[in-house]
Formats: sequence, C-alpha cells, structure tokens
Amino acid sequence: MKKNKIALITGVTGQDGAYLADLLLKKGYIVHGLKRRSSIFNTGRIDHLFNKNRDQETKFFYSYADLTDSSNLIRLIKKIEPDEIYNLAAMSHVKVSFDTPEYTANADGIGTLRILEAVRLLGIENQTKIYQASTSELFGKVQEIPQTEKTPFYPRSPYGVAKLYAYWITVNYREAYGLHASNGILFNHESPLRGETFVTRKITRAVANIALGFQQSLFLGNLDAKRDWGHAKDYVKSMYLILQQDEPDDYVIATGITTAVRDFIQKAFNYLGINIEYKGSGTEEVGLMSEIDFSRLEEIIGKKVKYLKPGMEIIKVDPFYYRPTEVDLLVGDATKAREVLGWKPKYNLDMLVEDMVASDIKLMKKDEYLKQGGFRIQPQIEDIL
Ligand code: NAP
Ligand code: F7E
Repeated sequence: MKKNKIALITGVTGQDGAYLADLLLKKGYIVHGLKRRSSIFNTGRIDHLFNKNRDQETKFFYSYADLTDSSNLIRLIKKIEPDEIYNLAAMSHVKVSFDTPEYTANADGIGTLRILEAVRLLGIENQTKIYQASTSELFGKVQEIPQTEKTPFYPRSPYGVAKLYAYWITVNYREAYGLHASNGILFNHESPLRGETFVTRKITRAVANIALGFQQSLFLGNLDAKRDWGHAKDYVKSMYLILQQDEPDDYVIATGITTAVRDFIQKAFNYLGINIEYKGSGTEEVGLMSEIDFSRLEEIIGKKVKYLKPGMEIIKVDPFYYRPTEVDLLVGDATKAREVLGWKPKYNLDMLVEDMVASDIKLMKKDEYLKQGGFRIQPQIEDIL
C-alpha cells in the first residue's frame, strides 16, 4: 500500500498555513502543523480541519514550536520525519518589523537557517524537501519592472532584509549540501482569512462595517502604493507544485497586474454599489461617497440603509500608517512558474475583492461578532470555499 506523504507546516495558524493544510489534507497527506503558545486561542483558521480529521484516521496534528527555538525544531523534525517542510512561519507584518527588527531577523532570517540546519544535522537531506516562503518585499525599491527571478533585490524594511537572508541561506544550503530547498517568491496574496491589519483586509472589513452602519470612517496610510494582489488559495497551490519538482529552484508567483491602494478601496465599495471620490492631497486627502446605488447595497447586505448618504467622508489619511521606507510599486512576472510548474491563478482582482467583501459582510452580520467586541472571529475555510 502506498504510504501517505508527511508534510510539516510551520506557521500553520496563519493565512497561508490554513489554505495549505486544507490543500494537502485533500491530497491525502498527513499534515503536522507547528503552532506557537499563545495566551488566547490562535487556531481559529484551522480548528475545523483538526476536528474534521479527528474522528477518522487522524491526519492532522499540531505541535507547539517556535522558529526561535532550535532544539525544539530539531526534536520535532526528528520525530515527524517529514517528506516536505513548508516554512511559512514569520513575523510577516512589514510595518511592525520597523518596531521589532531584532526579533524579525531572529524569527524570519535565522529561523529559516534553523530549519535547514535541523535537516542537515539529522542527515535527512535526501528525503526531506523544503519550501521557503520568500517574498516580493525582496525587490523593495524595484530595480526593474516587472520583477522576475533575475531582478536584483533591494529590500526596504527589516522584514525584507530578514527575508533576504532566508532567501540566500536557502540557496546556499541547496548548493553546498544538495538539499532540495526552494524559494517561492510570492507577491502579495490575500483572502477572507487575511490578517486584519494588512491593508486589503483592513479595507474589506471596514467596507462591510460601514455598509452595515457599524463604523463611520477608515484611517489609512499611503493610498498610492501599488501592489500585485492575488488570492491565497491560488498561491498555496504553487507551494505544493514547487515541492513536486525533481529539481529545487526559485520561482516568482504573481498575477502580473498592479493596483494602487486607492483603487482597491474603490473596487471594494463598488461591489456594494457605492462610488468613492477623493479630494485634497497628502494627509489632508479624504475619500467621500459620491454615489450610492441603494437597491444594490440593500440587496447585498439584506437590510434597509438609512444611515448612509452621498457626501459622507469615509476615507481619511493617518500618517501613523506611513512607513520609514516604503515599497512604492510591485508587479511580478510569473512566466517561469507558468511554464515549469504549470501554475496559473484562477482568481482575478475583482473576484478576490468580491470574495473578501462578501465574507466580511457575512462575518460582521453575525451576532457573535458584536458580542465579542468585533475582532476575534475568523471566517473558516469551509464557510468561504
Ligand atoms: P501570517 O498570516 O502572518 O502567518 C504567519 C504564521 O507564522 C502564523 O502562523 C504565526 O503564528 C507564525 N509565526 C510567527 N512568528 C513565529 C515564530 N517565531 N515561531 C513560530 N511561528 C511563528 O502570514 P501569511 O500571510 O500566511 O504568510 C505566510 C508566509 O509567507 C510568511 O512567512 C510571510 O512572511 C510569507 N509571505 C506572505 C505573503 C502574503 O502576501 N501573504 C507574500 C509573500 C510571502 P500566530 O498565528 O501565532 O501569529
Ligand atoms: O501593505 C499601504 C502600505 O501591510 C500594502 C505581507 O504579507 O505582502 C505583505 O506586505 C501597502 C503598503 O502589505 C495602510 O504602506 C496604506 O504600501 O497590506 P500591507 P505589505 O507591506 O505589502 C508582502 C508580499 C509580504 O511578504 C508581507 O509578509 O498598503 N497601506 N495604508 C497600508 N498598509 C497597512 N497595513 N495598513 C494601512 O492602513
């Protein structure tokens, strides 16, 4: 009988960890996820996967671990003997990395070394493949447009610099010790499970709350930053495909289309029949509701709307959200991934925006949301697939 493959996912409680665990379980893998100890529950994105796989032959396991703790990682990798390791754990917030640069370097940079070194130390380099979650933040102040696997890196944050170390140490262990270790250089990818402090989710949550009458305005930073946004569900497939290749390699994963933050806001409101107009500039800029299609809005949210009217100022700029050094524009060229991996995204930006806004409306309408203070509840994958 063919043995089930064993995958180890660090960062399983995060956005990508949840989608990847779901994908691999559906492919028949035994999945081990590493989670951090936390004073509150941090498994909201994956509890249903755990419960679903519990009564049958158990296929999904958690262990406590931290990327800053090598002995713990070595012990677990020795015990689990994974065929594939997906290293997704990271302090992944670019702005926060300016406040916690040393921790970010430790977890995101040296943490990757700890995984690679564990595999080398245990002598399992011929049986364990490694995926490293690299990022378009490596390109930072971009040296060419669009960015490919050959574009020189110029990171612009402690996060980007930590990930630069992780990228190169992965390449070095591949070349020095023959590890099957690959980098996926993923451009921004979002979903209903995206962390609430990343700009897309901050916007879609606020759009849902404003439409439902729970929130009056949204404060943001740089509205002109441009990102190449895809759907996390498409992007985790590329991680799996990268580890199915005979040879390890590095791949850019992107949609090839870039959009400004202000246009993402426009799309999110447009889905509900609301049009936004901007006036002023810099920190004085505001976005106001210029037109409202009440019949569309009321049909989608399922209630009468008396609290919104054209002219209301809802988008405001707060310099708190500016970064000391910004990444102005990202747009990737995923030709290599298309040609070698056969990877192609199913979602375009409009589909992504619709998925996120619709999910947040559903979530904000739940009574529990308000009862719990409005920030704890996560949608679960089975609700949004
Ligand atoms: P995410 O939602 O922030 O998830 C990060 C995961 O890492 C969470 O499970 C988190 O645990 C865990 N973690 C953080 N610090 C840790 C530590 N010291 N030890 C162990 N676990 C730790 O991030 P994501 O969006 O899923 O991204 C997954 C990976 O891809 C990250 O490495 C990120 O940097 C990278 N990436 C993301 C994007 C993107 O657009 N999403 C693009 C390129 C690359 P808690 O749940 O307890 O916080
Ligand atoms: O910012 C601007 C902000 O925090 C996007 C991570 O997953 O993708 C992510 O990093 C842009 C930036 O993502 C707000 O200045 C404006 O230009 O959603 P973000 P990010 O920094 O691109 C990469 C690929 C990763 O690897 C990271 O792990 O939006 N922006 N106003 C804002 N951003 C936030 N967060 N909040 C605002 O209010």
